[in-house]
Amino acid sequence: MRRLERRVIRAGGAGLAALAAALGVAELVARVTGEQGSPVVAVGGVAIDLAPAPVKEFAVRTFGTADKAVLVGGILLTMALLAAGLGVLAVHRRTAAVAGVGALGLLGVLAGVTRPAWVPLDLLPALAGSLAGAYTLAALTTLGGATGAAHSTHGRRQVLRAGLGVVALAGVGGLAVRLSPAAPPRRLALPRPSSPARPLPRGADLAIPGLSPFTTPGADFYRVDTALSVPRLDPAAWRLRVRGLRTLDLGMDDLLRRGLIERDITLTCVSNEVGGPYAGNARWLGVPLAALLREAGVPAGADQLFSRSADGWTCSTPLAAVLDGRDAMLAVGMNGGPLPAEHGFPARLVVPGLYGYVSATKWVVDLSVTRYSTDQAYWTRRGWATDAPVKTASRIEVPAPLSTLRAGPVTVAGVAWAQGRGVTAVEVRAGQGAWQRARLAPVPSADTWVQWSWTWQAEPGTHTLQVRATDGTGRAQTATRVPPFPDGATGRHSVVVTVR
Ligand SMILES: Nc1nc2c(c(=O)[nH]1)N[C@H]1C(S)=C(S)[C@@H](COP(=O)(O)O)O[C@H]1N2
Ligand SMILES: [Mo]
Repeated sequence: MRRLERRVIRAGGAGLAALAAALGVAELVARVTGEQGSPVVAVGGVAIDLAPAPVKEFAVRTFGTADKAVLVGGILLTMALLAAGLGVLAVHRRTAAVAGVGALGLLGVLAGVTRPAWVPLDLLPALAGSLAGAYTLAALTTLGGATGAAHSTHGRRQVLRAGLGVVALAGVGGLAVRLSPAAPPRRLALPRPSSPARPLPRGADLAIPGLSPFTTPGADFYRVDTALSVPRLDPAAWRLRVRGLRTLDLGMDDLLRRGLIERDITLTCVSNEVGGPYAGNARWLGVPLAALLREAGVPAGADQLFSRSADGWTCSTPLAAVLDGRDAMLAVGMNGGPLPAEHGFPARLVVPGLYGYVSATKWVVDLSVTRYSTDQAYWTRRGWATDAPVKTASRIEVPAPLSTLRAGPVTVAGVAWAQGRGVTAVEVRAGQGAWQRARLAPVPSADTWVQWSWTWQAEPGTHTLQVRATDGTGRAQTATRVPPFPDGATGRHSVVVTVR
C-alpha cells in the first residue's frame, strides 16, 4: 500500500515536472517571440474573451483588480491537476500520456491562434513547450518507472539524464524570466503642453485623512482591461494609423511635434458598483483628437471612432462626442510623466464624459472614423451599451463603513463626479433625516470629480449615512438601484456606522 502510494506520488510529480518544463520552455521562447505567444497568456485571453458579461462582472466585483491573478491561478491549478493525472497515466500508458501532453500543447497553440493580434511566430512557445513537456514526462517515466528501467541501457539513461538537465535549465530559466519584475517603461521625453492645465484651485484637495487625493497617483490609479500580460511597447517603433478619408501613419515624433494640451480629467469604469473604487482623476497630456481626425478627413455619414489597441481590444466612441469641443485627446502623458505601462504606454485615448470602455483605449495603435453598422467594439459585441455617458455618482469615503465613532462633530467626506456636466451639489443625511448640503471643494473644470465634506453632529446609536449628488443640469442622483450592466450602475451610496 505504502509502495503504491509512493509510486503514485512520484508519477504525479513527474507529470508536474513535465508541466513546469513545458511552461518554462514556452516562457523562454515567448521572451524572444513576444509575450502574447505565452500559452498561459493565450489560454487566459480566450477565457477572458469567452466569459459572458455577468461572469466578467462577478469577477470584477469579487476579485477586483486581482481578477487576473485569480484567473491565472485557476488555469495553473487546472493544468497542474491534468499534468499530475498524465504523470500517473504514464506509468502504464506512456504513449497515451505523452499524447495527452501533446494535446494540451495543441490547446495552447489553438488558443494562441484565436488571439486578435496573433502572428505565426506565436506558435513557437506552445510547440516548444509541449515538446519539452512530452520529453520530460517520457524521460522521467523511463528513468524512474519499473517498466522502462529494465529495458534501458546505462548509456541510454545517461543521454536521457543529460536531456532532462538541458530541459530543466531552460525551464527554470523561462520561469525565472516570467517571475522577474517587468522592465521599467522605455524612456519618452515629452514636450511641454502648448495649452497647459489650469492650475488647481486652492483647496481642490481637502486633505482629509482617508479621502482620495484630488489627483490619483499613477501607481494607485484603478486598472481595468482584458490584457493578461501588459503590452510593453517601444515608443520608437510604435506607429498610429488614423483612417478617415485618408490614412495617416504617424510615429511618436510626429505626434509630439503637434501642440499638446494638458487637462485634469476623471476616468470611470462602467463596471463600478455604487460606492465602488473604479474611478481616478489624473492630469493628462495629449494631442487633441478632433484635429487629428479632421486631418485624416471625416467621411460623410461616419458616426463612430473605432479604435484598436496593440493587443487587439477594440472600442467605439461616438464621433459626435469626439468632435463636440470637449477635451478628447490621444494622451501620451499622465501626472507629469509618460503613461505607466498599465495605463497605456505610449499612447491612449481619453475622452471626458464617457465610461472607459467606450472612450479610453490603452496601447492604441489604430483609429478609424467609421460607422456603428460596420464595426462593433469588444464590449458592444458582448451586450454592453453602444453609447455610455458617465452617470452622476457620489461616494462616502470617510468615515469608513462599519466604523465606531465618538459622539459629537464627525467629518463625513467623499468624492462625486458627473464628467462634462459637473457636480453642483452634494447632500448627505443620517438615517431618514433631512438632506444636508455638503461643502464642495473647488474644481478646475466639469470633467473632474469633486471632493465634498460635511460636519455631522453624531449622536449615539447605529446610523446609515447616505449621499446624493446633483449635476450641472439640475438632476439629482436617482435612488433606483440598477447594476453596472449594461450602461452603468445607479443608486445612492450609504455606509453604516456606530456612534458611542
Ligand atoms: N487596450 C485596452 N484599453 C482599455 C481597456 C482594455 O481592456 N484594453 N479597458 C477600458 C476600460 S473598460 C476602462 S474602464 C479603462 C480603464 O483605464 P485604466 O486602466 O487606465 O484606469 O481603460 C479602457 N481601455
Ligand atoms: Mo471599464
